[in-house]
Amino acid sequence: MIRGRVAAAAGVGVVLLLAGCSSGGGTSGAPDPGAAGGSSRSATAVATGAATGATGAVSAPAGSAPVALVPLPSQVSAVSGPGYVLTAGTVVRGEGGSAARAVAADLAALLRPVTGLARPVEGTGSASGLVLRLDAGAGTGAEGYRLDSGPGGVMITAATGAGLFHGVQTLRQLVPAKGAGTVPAVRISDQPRYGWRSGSLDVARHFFPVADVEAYVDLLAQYKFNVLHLHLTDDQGWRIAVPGLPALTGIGASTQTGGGAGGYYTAADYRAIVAYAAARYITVVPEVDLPGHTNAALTAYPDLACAGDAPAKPYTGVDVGFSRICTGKESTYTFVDRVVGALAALTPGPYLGIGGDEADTLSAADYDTFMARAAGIVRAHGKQPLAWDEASGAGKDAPGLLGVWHPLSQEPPGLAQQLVAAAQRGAKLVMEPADRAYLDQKYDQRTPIGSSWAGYLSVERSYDWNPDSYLTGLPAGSVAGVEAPIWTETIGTVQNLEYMLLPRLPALAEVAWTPQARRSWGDFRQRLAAQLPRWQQQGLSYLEADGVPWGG
Ligand code: TNX
Repeated sequence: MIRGRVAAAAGVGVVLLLAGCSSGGGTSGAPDPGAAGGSSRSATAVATGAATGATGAVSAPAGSAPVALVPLPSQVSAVSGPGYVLTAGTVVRGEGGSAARAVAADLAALLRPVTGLARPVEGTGSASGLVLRLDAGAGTGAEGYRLDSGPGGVMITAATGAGLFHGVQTLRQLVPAKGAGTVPAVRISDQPRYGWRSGSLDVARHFFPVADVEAYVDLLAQYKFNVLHLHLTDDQGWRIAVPGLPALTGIGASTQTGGGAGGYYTAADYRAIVAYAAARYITVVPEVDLPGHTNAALTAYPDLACAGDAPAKPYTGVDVGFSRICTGKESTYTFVDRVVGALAALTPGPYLGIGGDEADTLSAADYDTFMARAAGIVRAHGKQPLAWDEASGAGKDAPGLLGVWHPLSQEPPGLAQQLVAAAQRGAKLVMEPADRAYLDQKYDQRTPIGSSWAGYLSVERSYDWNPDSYLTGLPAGSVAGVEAPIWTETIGTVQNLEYMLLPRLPALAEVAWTPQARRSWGDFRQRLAAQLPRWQQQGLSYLEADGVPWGG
């Protein structure tokens, strides 16, 4: 329940129209880092009747459920009159192709446990219900959709399966959190601000089996993320099988932070994750962290080290920056080629991460040479390289997609200028500065897990920033999107993961999806509070973090 807003929305039949961004985004199924759309677009509020706020706090007509959507769509109008009453006879129908029918089947399955109704089921014909219409001419962009609801039913229209899928996530939030009930009468037209919206999961510090990763993907999907960035290797463990290099997992996966069994994904496991994500319109971007963060690989293949480096031993601590593979040996590049080739062959998406963070024991020149060459290997295997922001100095061959993780307060000298220069050469940036986006950082001093090297990260801090202006001097359009990473040095269970993700993952979802001019913390915190019963219904762990009016 949201309160406060409803009181402000006294008028029955209020129509509040908020015009947001226009069409953006590419047309392929994969996220397009060049599709950043919204930075210069502004939202105009045109309200007739009683407006409720500058950012789109849309009020519901009296007698129906309030609209409290996260992320906030680019345009929402509350329509006068009754909504659609879900009944045991409600059908879900997908029209216009197999993608629509698949999304319809998903919706039916998702709604059954929530509504308690044996229906909805897929159907055909003209019965009233929930209709998902795929229409190549819908004009909704690569990931956008329209949703119209009224007494006769709900219609979601989109040009792509991804758009229908995102529309379904919106519809889930229009249905009561528990029990059947009414979908309020609304008209929504929606599309994302950024084409890249990722969650990054560290399965190296603690290993998470496939089912846990799927649970994480479910959470990403319901908040309209479209990329799963999997951090597969680090000092504590190597988590992906590579043909011809059995010791990587035989030895390199045998433990994890704090000790314990570790684990790894077989090719079949990895394919299962990719397929599960793809069914939710999420592209998997695998990452092997090189040339630092490589202690586990060094335990498996000691020849990867330089002569004279101390022999690697299994590592279960939380320090960073101490390991390296030898960038001066040709055999190292043979290794990189085999690993990258194997991962590229398993990965349908267009991107592959090569890490590049905290290689503190390498000279700048050796580091840059390695990153440029590793990026070339990725390209030779048909993928586009993604790396951490340090790699922006690797010259013309540097990775073209860079994860900006250093908080401004802890920027290495010259990094910001180096990133601006890389962007001027055409590099795209995924914004994930640790002081805004690192969901392994504690909420505050009372948080029992997590770390705080980037400072405490309240929900408000994770919400209230602008990815386009975090770095100054970037050319327009260089921000590809936003990432919400969760590092797992202190996180070993799904419950603890969820506790750190909820409620901050939805905050970052809105940063990535909703036009900047439509967003305000005061409005968001109300809508966020309304998510709580949905998390409860799904059996998720969460924190009733400070600053959000939970239950009141
Ligand atoms: C920095 S972010 C790291 C990770 C740690 C994380 C902990 C990055 C590219 N490197 O290795 O897990 O901080 O917050």
